Amino acid sequence: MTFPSLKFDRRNFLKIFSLLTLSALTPKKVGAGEDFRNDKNIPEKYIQNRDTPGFHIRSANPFFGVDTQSWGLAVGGMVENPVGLAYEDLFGLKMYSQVSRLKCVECWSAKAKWEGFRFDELVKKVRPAPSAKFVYIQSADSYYESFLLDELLQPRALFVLRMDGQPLSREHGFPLRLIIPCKYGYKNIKYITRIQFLDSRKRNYWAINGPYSVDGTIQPGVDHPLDFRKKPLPINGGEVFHFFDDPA
Ligand SMILES: Nc1nc2c(c(=O)[nH]1)N[C@H]1C(S)=C(S)[C@@H](COP(=O)(O)O)O[C@H]1N2
Ligand SMILES: [Mo]
Repeated sequence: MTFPSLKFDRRNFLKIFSLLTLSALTPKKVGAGEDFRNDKNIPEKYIQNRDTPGFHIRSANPFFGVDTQSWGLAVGGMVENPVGLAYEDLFGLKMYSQVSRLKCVECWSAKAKWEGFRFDELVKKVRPAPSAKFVYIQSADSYYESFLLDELLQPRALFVLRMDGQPLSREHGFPLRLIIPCKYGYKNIKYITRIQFLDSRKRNYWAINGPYSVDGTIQPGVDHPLDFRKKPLPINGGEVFHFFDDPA
């Protein structure tokens, strides 16, 4: 008896892989009651909210972080060509670098050098339907964000793999996070596992579990930069620049 030859090229592998990771990593829905942000008894080994000096850590749902062996990025939804990417595949994309501030809606901001790829590369790979003008992003810690496609196509929005010359740390979103400096920190989603193109807008974690807008554009007001001893400085709204920042 002969077996039909099995065509198992990389592309098929990636499709199968993406189906597997989808079922393994699709975040469980977290209700408002399961939010750990006010819990004072979370064991130290969890990634959790921490006011570390140079750059605070904010993670609404404490977890152990991502292991690259089982991690995959599934990009799909209303697209012609859904893809599944492994960690190594991301390094085949063109890398850009920028220094920008992340400003948490709670007030503090901190600056880092970020390196990553731009969203148009993924868009070219998957070919979204013309009506798919919205993007929904999910992560390994049951967090999720929602964007207009155009917001992610602006040049300062980066899908980041490296921070300050190192791979992202476990706390700051390893292996993949978004940095979108004109939006509050909560839109800068860490531990990304799944990106979907949709024809309607979904709500984000902090609109459902808190008082924050889906849009999340930084508003005029006051910033408390960690690299200026949290002293208050006025800001205009949009991406934050201070007098002591080098011109971008
Ligand atoms: N997956 C995930 N991404 C997330 C969060 C989170 O809880 N989970 N917190 C957000 C918030 S509120 C902020 S201010 C920034 C903080 O990024 P940092 O922990 O690297 O400082 O991450 C954002 N991205
Ligand atoms: Mo935040």
